[in-house]
Amino acid sequence: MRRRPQVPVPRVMGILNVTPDSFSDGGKYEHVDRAIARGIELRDQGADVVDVGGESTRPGAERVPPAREQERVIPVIEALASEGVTVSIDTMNSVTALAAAQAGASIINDVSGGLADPEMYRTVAETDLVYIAMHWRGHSTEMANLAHYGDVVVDVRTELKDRLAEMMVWGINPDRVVLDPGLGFAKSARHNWALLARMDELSSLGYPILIGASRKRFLSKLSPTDAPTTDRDLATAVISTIAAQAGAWGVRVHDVPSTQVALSVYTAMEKGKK
Ligand code: PMM
Repeated sequence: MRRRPQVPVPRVMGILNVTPDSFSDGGKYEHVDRAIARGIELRDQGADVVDVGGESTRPGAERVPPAREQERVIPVIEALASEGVTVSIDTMNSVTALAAAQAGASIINDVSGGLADPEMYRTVAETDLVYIAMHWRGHSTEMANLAHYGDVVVDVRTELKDRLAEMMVWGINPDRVVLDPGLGFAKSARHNWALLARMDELSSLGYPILIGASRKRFLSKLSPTDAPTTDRDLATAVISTIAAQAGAWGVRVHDVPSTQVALSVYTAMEKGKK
């Protein structure tokens, strides 16, 4: 019998915000027990990775002291890692990244791409964990004023390339680096769509790409006015398929089941090709 080649699909990263104020799920998983149960549920729904965050990055959000951030995330990471869940830590703070690594996290997801904390690259190099470096221009309180680009895709690519050069100076293993265009971070809806449409230009840097579109504000225009953010899960799932087609390494989503269906459609279709 002829063996069919496996269809590569993006990893699904399930979002677990242990925060009182994240824009879509803030307050829902603030308590440790509920957060752990949600992490297990995400894994059981098919998430390959559970991305645990203790500081909201929604537009306008205030910073959280690293000690408070760690109080929120470390018990959750310890419990999930001991259950065999692959955990990433969503943090801009090197001390939190290190504590998370010691608690069992295997990925550092840094929305600032190393710009928020000058010690982050040292920690990444020392822990040798997978490092997701997102395109970022400034903190949530100021990012709306920083959404100015010539050609957004060219500019994001150049700025990510600059980050990569700096990472190499610090001795970060290039095989451990994943890049993310940072949809919604100092980006308008038009910028986000351009980055999605021209993902190949970002992939041409030679690094795996993660896409985080889930429930973001630019999708709100596709739903009726005042619809809940969960209404954006269908659009998010469609974007997961688009990301798969573009060869993305991963997609970061709140609702894992809808993205799993979307990726199954993609896989079935790909298998239809000779
Ligand atoms: N978006 C948010 C938080 N963390 N991490 C990566 N790598 N990429 C993203 O796009 C991203 C992220 C903000 O969304 P949330 O408040 O729903 O978590």
